[in-house]
Amino acid sequence: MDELTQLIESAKADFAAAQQPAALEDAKARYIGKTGAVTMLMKELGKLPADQKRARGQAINAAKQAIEAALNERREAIANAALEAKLAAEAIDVTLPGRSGHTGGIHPVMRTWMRIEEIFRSIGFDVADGPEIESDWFSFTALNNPPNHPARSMQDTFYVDRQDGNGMQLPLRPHTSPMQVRYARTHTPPIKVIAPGRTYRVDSDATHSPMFHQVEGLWIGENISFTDLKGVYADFLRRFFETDDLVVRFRPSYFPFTEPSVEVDMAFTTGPKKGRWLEISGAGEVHPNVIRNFGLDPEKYIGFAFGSGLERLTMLRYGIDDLRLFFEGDLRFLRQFN
Ligand code: 2NL
Repeated sequence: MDELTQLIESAKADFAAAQQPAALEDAKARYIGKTGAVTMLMKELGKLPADQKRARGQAINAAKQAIEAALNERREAIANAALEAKLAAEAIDVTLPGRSGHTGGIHPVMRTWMRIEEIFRSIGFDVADGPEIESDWFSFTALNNPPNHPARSMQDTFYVDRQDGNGMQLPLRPHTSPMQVRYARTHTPPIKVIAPGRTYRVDSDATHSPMFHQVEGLWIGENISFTDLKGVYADFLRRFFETDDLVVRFRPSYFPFTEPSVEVDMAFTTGPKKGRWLEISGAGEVHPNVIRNFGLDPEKYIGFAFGSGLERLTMLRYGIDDLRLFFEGDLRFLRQFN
């Protein structure tokens, strides 16, 4: 093998050994760079006798071209290999399970709240909203709650360290009735409204939480009676529990804001919970003093009101036995409802 053929073979071997562009360019420099072997041979041409120059020059050029061709081929091969590696590294396995987006869920008590709004709206009730820090008047006085009533005591109700215009400390509403009083004073009969919301009492054990939820309902017209209450409430329960197989009874009771007053019980007539009476609500015909505080004439207007606990309704619907589960934020519990 002559010297030039050897150079070509040697260059090809060096190029093939180079795995990276930088190594390849180093190898190129050793052959056809400024001080490369082929370049040096070119520079020596001048020392040859004139009759040999042309043939030798052509031979060296041919060798240089062969080396350049090998170099380009290897450059392309290295670039292709790099692209292949990149594509392989970025490949997406479409058969892998997806990553979950951590979306939030709806709390079971909020589900109850939403369902109740939907059911009552469908029979023509409006939904009231109002402040959680209330005035003493809307919380107690308007509701015929006497000044010595236990609900008014500092031990039963939370107060904010601030007074209203009458020098009365502001309570956190202990029931959602104040929203209905506000609503009744700004609307004309017939008044059909529910008031769902957060409520507060100084109470904390397995069956009481200092913050809980209530829904109250109010229907005032010229002849709205206990019959209407029983029909509306029984229909609500049948839709809420998604069964017609339940019955409702009234037991006499007392509330300052209703007269007469009742406790409402329900019982399923089929299924595993069949036959056991469950306390579900308080209710009554709105007291004439409260009607007057609505700004209405109690000789003309009459109607019912009821108040139910959203936690209690939720526990009965889902078979939950401990109220505290609602407030602990344990995802193992909460995920069951989403
Ligand atoms: C209970 C008792 C009740 C009411 C709430 C009410 C509201 C207005 C006027 C008159 Cl604006 N009454 N609400 C009436 C009777 C009972 O709730 O123990 N609930 C869990």
